[in-house]
Amino acid sequence: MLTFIFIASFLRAEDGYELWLRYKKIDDTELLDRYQSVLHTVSVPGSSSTCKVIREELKAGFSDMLDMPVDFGNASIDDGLLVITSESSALISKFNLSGELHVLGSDGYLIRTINDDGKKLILLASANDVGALYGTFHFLRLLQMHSNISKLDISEKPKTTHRLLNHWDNLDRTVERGYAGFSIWDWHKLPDFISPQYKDYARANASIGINGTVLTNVNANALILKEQYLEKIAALANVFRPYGIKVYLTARFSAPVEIGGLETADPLNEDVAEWWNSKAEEIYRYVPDFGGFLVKANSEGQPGPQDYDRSHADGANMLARAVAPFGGVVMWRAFVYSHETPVDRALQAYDEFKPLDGEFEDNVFVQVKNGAIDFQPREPFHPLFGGMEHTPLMMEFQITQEYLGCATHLVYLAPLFKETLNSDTYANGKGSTVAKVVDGSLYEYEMSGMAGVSNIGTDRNWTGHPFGQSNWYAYGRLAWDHTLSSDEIAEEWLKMTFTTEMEFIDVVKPLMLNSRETAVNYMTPLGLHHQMAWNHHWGPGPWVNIDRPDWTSLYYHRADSAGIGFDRSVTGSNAVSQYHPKVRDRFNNIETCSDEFLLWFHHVPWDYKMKSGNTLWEEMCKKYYSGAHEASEMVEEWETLKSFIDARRHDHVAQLLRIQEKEAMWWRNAMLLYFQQFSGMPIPDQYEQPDKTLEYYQNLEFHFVPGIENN
Ligand code: BDP
Repeated sequence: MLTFIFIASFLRAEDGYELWLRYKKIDDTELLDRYQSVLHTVSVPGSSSTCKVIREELKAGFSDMLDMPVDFGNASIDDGLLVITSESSALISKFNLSGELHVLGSDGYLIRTINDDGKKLILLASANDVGALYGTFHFLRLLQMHSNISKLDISEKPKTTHRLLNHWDNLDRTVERGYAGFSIWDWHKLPDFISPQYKDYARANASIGINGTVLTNVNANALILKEQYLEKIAALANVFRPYGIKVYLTARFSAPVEIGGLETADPLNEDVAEWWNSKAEEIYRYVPDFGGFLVKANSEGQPGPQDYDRSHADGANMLARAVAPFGGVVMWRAFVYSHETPVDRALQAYDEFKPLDGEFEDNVFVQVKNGAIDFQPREPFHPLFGGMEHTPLMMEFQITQEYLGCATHLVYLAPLFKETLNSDTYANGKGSTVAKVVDGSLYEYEMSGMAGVSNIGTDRNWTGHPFGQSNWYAYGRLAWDHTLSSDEIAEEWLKMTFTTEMEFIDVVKPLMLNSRETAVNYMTPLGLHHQMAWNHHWGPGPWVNIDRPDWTSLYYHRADSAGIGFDRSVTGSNAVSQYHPKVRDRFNNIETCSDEFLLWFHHVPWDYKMKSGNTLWEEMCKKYYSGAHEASEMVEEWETLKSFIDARRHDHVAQLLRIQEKEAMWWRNAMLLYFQQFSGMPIPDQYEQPDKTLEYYQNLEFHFVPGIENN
């Protein structure tokens, strides 16, 4: 033990800035020899800015990890790595690759060991230079993970065409639902000051295949569309371009009035359409490869086409026509609901959008959150997936942990993302998973995509919680390939971010994989949802009861002396009927509805006998206590790992885990004491009883919780 501690004290303190691109020196000399022997030369012919970036990245990786200086001036190709892009047509023909590369498309690549007249080459080839950059990061990842590279035969093609981060960043640099400091976009100093962080941002994203970024908040500010800002956006786009990343903006629907001097923003008004057309032209003058617009309209007070009695399709199509000549897209969000609609909020997006299926222009995505309410710790998949045969649907996940403990809780989100993606919509028969809707294969959409609401900010380690990085990473990897498992992704990330030592991985990986279920258990088990404190959504608030019913916790839990849960069955709000009959019937029947979604779909008596044999109340107590217990176990497990990583990052995580443990207990106690008023049943004796009263929890007041304005 003593020797371990001794070794650990020599591990260089790290602050997490390098993310998973640490290119740590390989200490294992045997492995190092093996790598060095197959990598005598590295050649990357090509003059594009992306080829330059590939050379830069390989140079950094090889010198840091392998202690090998790379000389790109050396034209001879010996045993080693040869990167081939469309710039090297002679090599493509020499190795007979053109057919294969065509199939892999512009972002795909292959990495293959071949014997070329006695020379052992690793070919890394793509039809396009950005594909070769993705392949480069893949190759470097193999080295970072200490993988065997003696016989490679890899071919990769992303499953979706649009893989975006959505920043909810405001122009004053606050970040809506951001818990990692301020926005990394330093608008005030742009375009003249280019922070080196912009390039590191692009590298990190390209390394996981992200190819677009929406720079601004969905609650949009029209000013971003003014010329003064377009220059700044162009400066960012120039940094991102070699990395294959396009910039996108949020479009405030009322911009023609707010900054255009028009009297209306009616999408069917010719002057309005003309205003957007010329605005698009102007943007493309600054940013020739501008990606397009993301729009939140007629939702939570945002302006939109319905202000003029027009439909969402009218609004989306007007913008789509403006960007179409330049190859841009519009991502129109389905996150719409109105408190004036007295029915279940969960019904509204589907009711609004389903009738518009087939009415959108070809370059419109409808961007749909993973569930019908709002990024909850657990939600059934959104019924629009599988419900819009004629419209490409873009998945919107939330990487930032708005409803999952902000940046102090370790919650690895890949299992949440996967759970939605693997859900079967049955829309086109068994096996019609949400993933197949999203990747376009179910209905053969040409465009397909995912968006992840970013958790990035100015904190030195980017994401606040060191493990927040794993969610950025996992999102990108799944947008590239949704068939990857949460387990594989966690292992990749851990090896690159911390250490390849399996003794470390074998403890932390299961901890990560269980962490989401743990959070569900201590926050909102059994299908409960939207029980977070008012507005900032940090901590429990089952008692929240304000003027707007659909923003109260009472609206969602509906607890009374008879039971708890939202009846969305056919005899309740009938939200179940928005799903395919196969799914509907399963959710509708209290016997076949899984425990996970029980209170999402049913109002259930407190003494209802659960599958486990417990009553509902006992089961609820069990879930809350096990969630809090698991949070404590995470603290203990992490404590055993001191010797494997640098003290600085170990301590950072250790402190946050203790916060999580404390808050898990807070959640458990507050929720159970509150619901106990309705169940009238005791918390079983075997559990340690809450040491505070319900009033204590209800009277806690918080100010300046991060992530929102007007605290
Ligand atoms: C909710 C957030 C709010 C966002 C909104 C949205 O609380 O800050 O503006 O989603 O997605 O989850 O538009």
